[in-house]
Amino acid sequence: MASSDQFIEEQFKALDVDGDGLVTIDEFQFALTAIGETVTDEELRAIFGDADGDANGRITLAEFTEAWHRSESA
Ligand SMILES: [Ca+2]
Ligand SMILES: [Ca+2]
Repeated sequence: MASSDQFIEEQFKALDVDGDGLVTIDEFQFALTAIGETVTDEELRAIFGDADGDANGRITLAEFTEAWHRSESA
């Protein structure tokens, strides 16, 4: 069953530490470190870049939601 948009939004807000509605690569790295994930810079950029649809270095809720649905349907 696909995740609801509300659930995805909650995950997004958990990543968006400063609450500006955008997730930067620093926030993303911080979140991964917080849950005990150790990723290399290369892996981090690959995961982040996959979600950052317009490649401007910031993930919006819309981009995050789209990436989430994409990974679920893969
Ligand atoms: Ca932010
Ligand atoms: Ca973006």
